[in-house]
Amino acid sequence: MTDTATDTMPEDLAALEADLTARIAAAGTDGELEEVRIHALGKKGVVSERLKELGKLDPDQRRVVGPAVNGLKTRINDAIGLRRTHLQDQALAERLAAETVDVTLPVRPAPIETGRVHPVSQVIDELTAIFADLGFEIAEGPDIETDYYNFTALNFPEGHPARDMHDTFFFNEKEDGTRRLLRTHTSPVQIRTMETAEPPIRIIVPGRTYRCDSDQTHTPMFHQVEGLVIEENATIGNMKWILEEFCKAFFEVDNAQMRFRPSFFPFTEPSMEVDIRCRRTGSEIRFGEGDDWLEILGCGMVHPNVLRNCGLDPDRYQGFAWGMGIDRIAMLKYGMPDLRAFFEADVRWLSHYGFRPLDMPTLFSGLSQQ
Ligand code: 2U9
Repeated sequence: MTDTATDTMPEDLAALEADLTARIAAAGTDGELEEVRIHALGKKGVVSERLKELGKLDPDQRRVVGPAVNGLKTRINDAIGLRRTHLQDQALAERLAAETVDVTLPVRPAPIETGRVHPVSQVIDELTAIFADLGFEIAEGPDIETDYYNFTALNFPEGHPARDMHDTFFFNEKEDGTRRLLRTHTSPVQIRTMETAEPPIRIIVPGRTYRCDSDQTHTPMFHQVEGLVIEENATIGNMKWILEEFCKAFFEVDNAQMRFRPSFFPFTEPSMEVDIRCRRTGSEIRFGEGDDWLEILGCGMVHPNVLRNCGLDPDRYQGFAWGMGIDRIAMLKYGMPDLRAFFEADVRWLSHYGFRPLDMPTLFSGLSQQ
C-alpha cells in the first residue's frame, strides 16, 4: 500500500484495508481466500458497498474518496491474486514432495522374486523329473479311500494293527456299514491302476497320506511317493537298479551304495528295508561315502495275492514296488530339522528352505540350483 494512498485515505478505509490484508494473509486455502474475496469484493462486499456509496457524495468529496476506494479495490484484488498464486505454488510444492518417486532407489523385488516353492513340492518335481527319465508315469488317486483299497486289496488281514483307529483316520460308518478313511499310504492308487491298466505298468504315485501320529518326525498328514513296476519278467535285480539310479540322481552323487535288509509288509514278498551309505558330520549328512547307514525306503516284490486281487495272473506277471516318505527325504537332502515346521506356513521358514519358482528341476540343468 503506497504512503500517498494512506495520507489521503479516510481513517475508516485504512482500517478496512488493514483488516482485509490480514484476512487475505490468514487464508490458508483457495476456499478461505475465495470467502475473503467475496467478503471484500463480492456484490455485498465491504469494498463494493463503499463504491456504491460514492454516488451519494458531493463532487468535491467524490474526487477524494473515489480514487481512494478504487485504489483500495485494486490493491485488495492484487493482494488476493498474489495470495492465490502463493497458495497454488505451496499446494504444488506439497504434492511434489509427497508424490516424488526416487527412480534411483533399487527395484522392489517382484512377487516372482519373493515367492517360494515349498520343499515338498520341489522334491515331488525332482522325483517326477528322475522317474519320467526312467520311463515312469505319474499316477494320482483319492485321499479319501475305502477299507478295501487301503487295506484288503493290499493283503492286510482283517484285524491287522494298521487298521486300528490309533493309526488310521476313519470317517463315521455309512448306512451300508462301510467306512471311508484317509489313506495311510498311496498304495491304493497302484491297486486302482492295476485293476484298469494292461501291463507293463511303470508308475510312481506321490501324494498326501494320513496317520494318527504326531511328534518331531511324524505329522498327521505327510507325503509319500510309491513306485510300482508290473511286467512279465520283473526281477529284484531290476528293482535294485531302479532304486540305485534314483538315489544317485536324487542325492546328486556318483555312487550310492545301498544295503537291502529283510523286512515284512503285507503287500510284498520278499520285503526289504533299504539303507544308503552316508557320513554324518554334526548335523550334516553326506551320501555315497562314510561308514554310516541311513534308512530311506522300503521295497519288495509285489505279493501274489495282491496281483490276484487285481485280476492279474501271478504265474504270468511279476512286479516290484517301493515306498518312501517325501518329507523325510527332503529333510535328509535339504537339512530341515523338524517335520512339523513343514506345515506351519511360516513365511520365514519358507523363505529360508523354499525354492525359487523359476528354477524348475531337470536332470540336465541340475535338480536344485540352490
Ligand atoms: C502295491 C503293491 C506294493 C509299496 C511299498 C513300502 C515298501 C514302504 C513306507 C516307506 C516309509 C511308507 O512313507 S513310509 O512310511 N513304505 O516301506 N511301500 S513296498 O508297495 C506296494 C504298493 C502298492 C499294489
